[in-house]
Amino acid sequence: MLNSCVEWPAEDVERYRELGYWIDEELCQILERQMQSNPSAIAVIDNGNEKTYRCLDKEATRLAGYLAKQGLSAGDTAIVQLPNCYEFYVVFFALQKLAVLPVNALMNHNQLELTHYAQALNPKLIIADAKHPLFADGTFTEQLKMNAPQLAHVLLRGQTNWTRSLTEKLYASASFEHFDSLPFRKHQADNVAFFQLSGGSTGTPKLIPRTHNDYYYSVRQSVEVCQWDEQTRYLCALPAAHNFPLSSPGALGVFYAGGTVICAPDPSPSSCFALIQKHRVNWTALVPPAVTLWLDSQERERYNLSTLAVIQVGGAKLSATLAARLENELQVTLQQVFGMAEGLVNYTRLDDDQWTRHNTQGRPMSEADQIRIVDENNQPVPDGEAGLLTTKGPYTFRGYLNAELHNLAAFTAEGFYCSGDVVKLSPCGNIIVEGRDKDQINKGGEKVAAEEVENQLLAHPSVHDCAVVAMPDSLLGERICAFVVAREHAEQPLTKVALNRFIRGRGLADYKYPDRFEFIATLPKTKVGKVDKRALREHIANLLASVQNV
Ligand code: AMP
Ligand code: DBH
Repeated sequence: MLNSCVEWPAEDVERYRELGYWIDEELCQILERQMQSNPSAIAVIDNGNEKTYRCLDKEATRLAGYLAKQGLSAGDTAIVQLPNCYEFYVVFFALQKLAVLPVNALMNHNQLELTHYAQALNPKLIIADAKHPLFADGTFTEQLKMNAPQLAHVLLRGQTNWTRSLTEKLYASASFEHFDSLPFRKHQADNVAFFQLSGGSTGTPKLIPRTHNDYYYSVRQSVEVCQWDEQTRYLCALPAAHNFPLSSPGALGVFYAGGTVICAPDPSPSSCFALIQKHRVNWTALVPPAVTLWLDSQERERYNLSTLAVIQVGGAKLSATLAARLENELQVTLQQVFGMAEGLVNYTRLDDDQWTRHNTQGRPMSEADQIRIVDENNQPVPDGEAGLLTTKGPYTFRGYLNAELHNLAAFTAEGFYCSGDVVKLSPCGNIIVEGRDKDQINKGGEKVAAEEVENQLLAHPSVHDCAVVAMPDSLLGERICAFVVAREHAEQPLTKVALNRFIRGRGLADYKYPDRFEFIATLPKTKVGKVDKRALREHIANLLASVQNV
């Protein structure tokens, strides 16, 4: 399995080492360094419980020891699906210590997504949350075993009577005290540490192998750009597994700097404001729709949010209007973050002028990031003009897992990753995201591959054809619109309710359901016979605008 991960070419590896980007340390060392130098500092606050670096390291070591005893070892894979909580980090570091490679699924991932990860990784282990409906009983894991014959261990966080409880494993410490000093097999920093999730634009979600060396560098460099230290008190409100709150600089950045992560269940004002006040949070990361909710919230007046110094915003384009409101009304510095789980992360710098902070999505965090803005023939566009963003560097991956064909299209011959973003450079050289040339809907930071939704709709016996596109939305930026052509002699008339019930039954994550269906006779085609999605996007945008104007 691991052999199918694309490696960096030898000459790049040598250069990245020589220049100090790759330091041959493993991700578990982020925690172990603090364990040595700062053991009594608070690493994580979850639900009022304060956990020191010593505690986090000890519990990660114990869990690793327990898993080792169960037969897990370096190179095995795992699926982890946990909410924003202390255990997420215990599990992350436990698996890193053991060199077991997880994919960290999002909590809103459902049967289809988890089944796909199981097929891709053939995991031996699942660690999930007992509150997730899929794990209410053993039915789903039995089903998963058909796709993952190696699956032998399921640990659930919380109470359950059908399987081992992760919480027990973490807290019944007496029973595995003896694992505290288990000698773990050391592995190599060039190896894959875990798989990150891509928002994707194809029928099946793609996994992104991230190595210790490349990810560790992205965390260190992010900490440098953001100037984090032991005083950093970071509210993790976006899903902990997402690349942004994990590594830009995110929780791993906090741990590297010796600060404190405060776990919030979600980014809503009612979840976050009290935590900010209580724990004197000074940094957080949001997606644009959460910014709108924060600014429009009545609750803002009831809390003292004055400790907040910087709010990072990324995942989807932030409007200049919202950017200005954020800084004025919350009295914070805005940092725009334009990143991708595949690698490249751009930040506006804390001392950038106001125009740059409000109107650009930042610039690459590393001098080693190579950026080329090109046309569809991979030729550089003239300075200042919009084109496709392609990039290569010491923390941008070189290929999706098991996706040889797709990789041919996703990379240029020179190994630049084609992000699918249409960007231009501002006069000062910062990136401005203009749009997208990938078949994806960005629902306020949640990416949905159109093809994945189309495949589910096409499985319905009464659907003859369909096309899924983005439609404008004032809160989320975009929502999902499905254009559906019914079969001529369909047994039942197609409705939104029936189609949504159908895809729910197939186990697609909720956030991927179309928000609107348009039933039409035929799909418009381009001259070369492809579905004309541009025409469909224009059609639905005009329709919505005309309704609003009435
Ligand atoms: P993913 O590959 O799923 O990690 O998603 C990364 C994509 O999210 C980027 O390629 C962009 O399309 C989008 N994105 C992330 N941050 C921003 C931002 N600040 N502004 C606009 N688009 C963004
Ligand atoms: O959207 C993203 O994937 C993203 C946004 C900001 C990201 O991966 C990141 C920062 O690291």
